[in-house]
Amino acid sequence: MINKFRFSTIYKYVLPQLKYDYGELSPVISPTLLEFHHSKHHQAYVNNLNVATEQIHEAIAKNDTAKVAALQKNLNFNLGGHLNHSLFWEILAPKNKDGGVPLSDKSQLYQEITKIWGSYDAFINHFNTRTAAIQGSGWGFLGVDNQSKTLRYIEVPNQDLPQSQGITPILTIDVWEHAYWWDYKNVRPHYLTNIWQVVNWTAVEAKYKAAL
Ligand code: MN3
Repeated sequence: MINKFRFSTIYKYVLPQLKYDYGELSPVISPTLLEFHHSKHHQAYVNNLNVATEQIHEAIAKNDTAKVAALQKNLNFNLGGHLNHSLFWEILAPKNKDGGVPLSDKSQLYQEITKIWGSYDAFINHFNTRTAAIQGSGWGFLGVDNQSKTLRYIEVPNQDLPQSQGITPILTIDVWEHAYWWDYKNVRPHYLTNIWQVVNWTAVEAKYKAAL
């Protein structure tokens, strides 16, 4: 059977370029950690996602439904790895370029955060406590519920996507060990305390507005 999908319509995923150098998030994230995380870990998800996408297209073209079902999990895992990391890089910035600059108290996002959690500090405390407690690998997210349009914190295991739970993510922190071990060893809460120094709230707010 001719596989008309091959090389023609399959989207090729690519590793997104960072808007900052590997050294620019230091000392919150060291250059070595950031380089490995982006150029090795994230690249591996992109490579595996492209393989999985091609395989699932082939299986669909051959009407091999058993294979389509078997490949689904692998596709979801690598798609999650790609999309979650892509968002993570986008909402970080060096300290001298928006990183750690707090939201204006007049901004809609700031007002929503304080309405739900009481204060910005209470939100950070909630986010860090919940995210630190994730068993094994996962991610903490701030997102917008697609139905109610309200802000929600959720944590996901492994590379699950908040999109599959009806939530548009606007901020995320990676708490797989590869995201902090090199710099923080086993002390995940220390990494979570420090990471906010390089969170780009301007980028988060733009995503919030887009999600509404
Ligand atoms: Mn990671």
